[in-house]
Amino acid sequence: MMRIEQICLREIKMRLLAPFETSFDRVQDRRIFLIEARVDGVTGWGESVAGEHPLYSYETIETAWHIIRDWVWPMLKGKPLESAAEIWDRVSPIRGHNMAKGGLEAAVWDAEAKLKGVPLWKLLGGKREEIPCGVSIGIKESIAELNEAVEKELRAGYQRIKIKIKHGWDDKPLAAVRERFPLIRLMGDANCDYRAADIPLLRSLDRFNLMMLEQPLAYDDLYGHAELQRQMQTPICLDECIHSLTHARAAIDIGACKIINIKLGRVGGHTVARRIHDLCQLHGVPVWCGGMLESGIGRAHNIALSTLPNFTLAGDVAASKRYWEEDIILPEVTVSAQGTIRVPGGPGIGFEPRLDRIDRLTVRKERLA
Ligand code: OSB
Ligand code: MG
Repeated sequence: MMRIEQICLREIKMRLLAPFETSFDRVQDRRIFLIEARVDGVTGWGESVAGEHPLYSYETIETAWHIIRDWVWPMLKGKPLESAAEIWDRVSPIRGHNMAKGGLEAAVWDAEAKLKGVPLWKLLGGKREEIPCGVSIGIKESIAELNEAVEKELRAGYQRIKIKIKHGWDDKPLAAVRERFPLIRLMGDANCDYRAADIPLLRSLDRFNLMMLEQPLAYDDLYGHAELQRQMQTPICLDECIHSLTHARAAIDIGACKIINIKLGRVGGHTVARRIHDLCQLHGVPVWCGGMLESGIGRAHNIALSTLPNFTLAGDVAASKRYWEEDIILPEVTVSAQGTIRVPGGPGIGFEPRLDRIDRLTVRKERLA
């Protein structure tokens, strides 16, 4: 049995190399929420991806901090665990707040893998030693700027390009990129910007031969996506709509998507992520790992998750240097010229948190025991 002796919540400030714009927000200064868990004398690290603003989902770093301190921690404190895999069911009385739950759970998974002396990806049941990578390119000021960004990422080796779209920045940028790069794996992500009235426009995107169209309709509109998928050739991939195994089951059953983007924070951690992965695999629905502009800690967890067998499509898990001047782990995450990340061989997440640097960036810290 394992015992979680204490946890430490920490907010660090990190500035992205460039602002990242989606249909719902524009961020450059990230408030990164790190969670350390000491389990039987060993420290594990997790990251809660709750954002600065309640715009991607209702969670923010403030709500996640409150939920972990006042609800998740009291449910786990002093109670022995066989494995981190049990945490999800223990905290299930708390409805929602998956980013809070997932951040703490990740830290305990890292600690458990370190206690057992195995890489986290192996403990999770991963099979892949190298994962395929894509990039997510934010909304730009001009088509010229977008094309330049696409070219740069292709030159770096990334295997597929995703561009963010929204009303007024959709068919034109997609047409421009497709014309310049006729054969690349290309997709769009609307982050919920469209409604039923936009179906004719969305259907017209079929002409660009996209790998998939990510989350075109509202975050709670599973039914609308099923209607749209019946009228479109392009596979729909759901992101914001899928918060649980139940949602994944419904989405697959009613034909709301053909692909699912799995994010650890959105679904509440590795345990649920794995259950959704297994369900999708059973139904022949490929999955890939999404990103939330994570620091190296969250990125390391995304890499471990991406080694599961049904993560057959390139994820939004990219190199540290695409985001940060300097990351908070060693070594930094690097991507090969073939657009892959080699999975680390060390115990736990396999990357060392840089404590000196993390301390320097810390703006708030709370220890709970
Ligand atoms: O929809 O996948 C998304 C970033 C923040 C919020 C939502 C999304 C994203 C990204 C960036 O697409 C992915 C990354 O590079 O981390
Ligand atoms: Mg998305």
